[in-house]
Amino acid sequence: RVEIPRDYNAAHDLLKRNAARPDKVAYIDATSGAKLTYGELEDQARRFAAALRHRGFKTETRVMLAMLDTLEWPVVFLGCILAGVVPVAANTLLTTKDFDFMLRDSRAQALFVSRALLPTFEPLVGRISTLEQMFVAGGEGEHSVAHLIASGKADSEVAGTCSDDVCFWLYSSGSTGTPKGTVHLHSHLVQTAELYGRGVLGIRENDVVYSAAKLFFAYGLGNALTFPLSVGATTILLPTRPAPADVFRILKEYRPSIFYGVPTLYAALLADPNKPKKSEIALRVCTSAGEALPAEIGQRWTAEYGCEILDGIGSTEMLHIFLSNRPGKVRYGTTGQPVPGYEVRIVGDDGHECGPGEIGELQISGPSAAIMYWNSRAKTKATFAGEWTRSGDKYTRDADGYYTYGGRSDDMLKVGGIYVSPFEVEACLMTHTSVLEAAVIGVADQDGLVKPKAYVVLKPGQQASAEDLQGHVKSRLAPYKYPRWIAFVPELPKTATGKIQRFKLRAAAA
Ligand code: 3SK
Repeated sequence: RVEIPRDYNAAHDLLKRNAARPDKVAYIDATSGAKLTYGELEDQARRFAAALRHRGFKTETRVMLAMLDTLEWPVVFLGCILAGVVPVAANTLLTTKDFDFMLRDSRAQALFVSRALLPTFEPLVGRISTLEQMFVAGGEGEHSVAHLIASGKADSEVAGTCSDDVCFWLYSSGSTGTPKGTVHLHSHLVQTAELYGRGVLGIRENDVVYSAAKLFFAYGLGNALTFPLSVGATTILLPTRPAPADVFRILKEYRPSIFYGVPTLYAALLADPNKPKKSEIALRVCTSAGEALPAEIGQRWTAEYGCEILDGIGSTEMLHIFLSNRPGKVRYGTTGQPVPGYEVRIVGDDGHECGPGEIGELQISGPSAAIMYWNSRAKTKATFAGEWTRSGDKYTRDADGYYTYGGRSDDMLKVGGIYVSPFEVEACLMTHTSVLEAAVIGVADQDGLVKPKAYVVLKPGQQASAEDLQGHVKSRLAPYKYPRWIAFVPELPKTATGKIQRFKLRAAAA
């Protein structure tokens, strides 16, 4: 663990580490080719912080960042933190209803939103009393992020924060579909950089990194901001969704040495007939998180590119990866071993600590654990139990100390690395006029990766096609949540008290 002084500002620390390399490129936007040097990053973040203060934003007030991965993202995030203002980074794939909830729940006083996302936010403008100001990233004029940056003085002072002050929030998906504001402190970012970034990846100044996971995810934030800035590496950003062709272009054109992916993307890359040759790319290490990496995908990737994928697991609550395979010691099919600096334990249903081969819930103790879920006392108490954070994931440990994923303790699904609540998808299906009841479970596709499948009972005399119902969900929820398969059934298995027995559907689907 890293010793962090009491008087401490996380953004100041990350920028100060690069003070001697002002001309080095910190970020490249892979769509426009635009670059931001470390000197420009510091200058713009300081100006942004000064502009925020000039406009009356006080320490500890919150602002929401709903921005695509462009060069403005790190400027806004770090600028807020320098000013002592708390950025709440939001998942840009969510819906108007989700943002409505998050803006009210966080009481964000300003919104920084990418121009492309404005249609999703338009219905909320003027309707949320706590939201006072809005600035458009990628926009022009008085209400643009660019104007705000340009209007600030370059010599702004850093807010007098301390290491235990609230630094930023991320929203984590809740099991009912309601996101939970997960509150992180100033000390947390560099702990993840030292323990996982440096300790596991061995990230260094001459690395070039590309993360398919976006900056608003805890995984992407570490990958593409905290770790590279902690050592002065260069990061490639892609504002759009990473299709295989985009990833291949980045791997060939910018030749990153570290690629951070998720299992679905590795599967898609391997299946693509246009994948580059090993000699065309320059990877030294790859990572995977979000959901367990099927062994076969890891083996095929290593055979193709001579580079290991370090599968690991992290969480929004722990901020980054706490259990991971290590370079040279990879065992595909497992999530590896605890990252030094974190302790993990597996706890059985009766509260006893499990021995090798016994399945139980994975719990973690470490210096980057969030302090609470905002406005959710009961959920906070259920998750943050003193030194230990409960993951809700079931795990076993073998005699060599390698951990293997064994499913969720609740009904949550991880789809493409993002949590999906089956209850939210069921509730959405039931708003369709033809649907009487629905139950959603996770089913593995041909690559062994879990996707939602819905079992639907139609109302008597009503008709609906699978495509109708899929379209219904896609238009109402974040698109990645839609059921990939729909089975029409006459009834759902239920207990005597009417509770749906999802385990019976899971057993039948296996
Ligand atoms: O999903 C994961 O495994 C993960 C990894 C790093 C940070 C955050 C998360 C949720």
